[in-house]
Amino acid sequence: MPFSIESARGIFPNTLSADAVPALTARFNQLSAEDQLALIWFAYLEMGKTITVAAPGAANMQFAELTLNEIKGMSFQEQSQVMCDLANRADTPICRTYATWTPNIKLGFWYRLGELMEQGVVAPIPEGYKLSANASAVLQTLIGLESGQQITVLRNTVVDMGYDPAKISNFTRVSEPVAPPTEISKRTKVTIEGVSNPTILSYMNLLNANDFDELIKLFTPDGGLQPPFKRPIVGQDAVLRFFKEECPNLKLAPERGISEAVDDGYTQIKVTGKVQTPWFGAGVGMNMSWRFLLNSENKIFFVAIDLLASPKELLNLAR
Ligand code: 45D
Repeated sequence: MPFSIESARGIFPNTLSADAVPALTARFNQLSAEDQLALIWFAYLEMGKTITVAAPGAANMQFAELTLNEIKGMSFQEQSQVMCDLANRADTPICRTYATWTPNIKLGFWYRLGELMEQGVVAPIPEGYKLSANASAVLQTLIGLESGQQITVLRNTVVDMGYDPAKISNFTRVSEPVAPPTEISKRTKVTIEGVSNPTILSYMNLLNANDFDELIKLFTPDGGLQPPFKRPIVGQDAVLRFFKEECPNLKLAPERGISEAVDDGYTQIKVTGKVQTPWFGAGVGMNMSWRFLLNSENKIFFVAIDLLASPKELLNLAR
């Protein structure tokens, strides 16, 4: 076989991803817990002027409910401590519970906490809180990014909070129930300028229909998927679990692409276009690329999904 997952990661090396996101996430992680919380609060207020986040669904919230109720019953001081503990990734019961949640449950939890802070039920960021010089620099940089990059940084900060799952023995993940896929008659079909490969079109259409059980059949058993800024997820079981946990209700709008035969009957295909997350809907269109490597049977051996550095990158299909 001419490719390993590791070598497949290097296809279409000219793809420019949004380096500003990991760079800013790293600077954010250096800040004190107080600064982190205040910064997210200010960023969230600032972003709220131009984009609106959708309320999480009820299915999403049931898992965070017990913890939210526990927090509601605390004093302001205890509540602030819980939030600092989460930012500090401390070893507390709440930080351990938080660690078991999928990203969507974590986001729903903070969404609700933000509402409660606004209502004065949960300790707000102290009025007149002054960010450190480093924290204001991070905030300024964040506000200057395009909205797709802003929400990715924000998502990262939330996902990284809580106790480190790797340190928990017999760890059980908590995820929302998987909703049934879209009815066949209500499904949409994408078209991609320059790409007619049926596996690629099915990938987009099945993901848009939340039909993960059919989607996974497009992959080889040892296939891999690399989400933006992450290491590849490898093997059908792990990739399927990722689809079910993190991919419901995404909207993929691929625009154009290029396809090229490589060694041993493999084909590499790069597609660029927009992706919407259910959290922000059409309000935020993320500029993305997909770099696929298909085997001679037209199965996906590898796909990397990247958040692009700028809209200009949508036109970059160079190899
Ligand atoms: O700390 O083809 C307060 C894959 C202050 C799959 C707060 C994909 C204090 C394959 C404001 C309360 C998934 C890879 C906090 C494609 C405080 C595939 C709250 C791509 C934290 C295309 C903050 C999918 C809050 C992509 C409530 C790229 C923040 C999906 C909320 C990207 C932030 C999804 C939210 C993104 C962020 C979602 C809701 C970037 C959501 C971001």
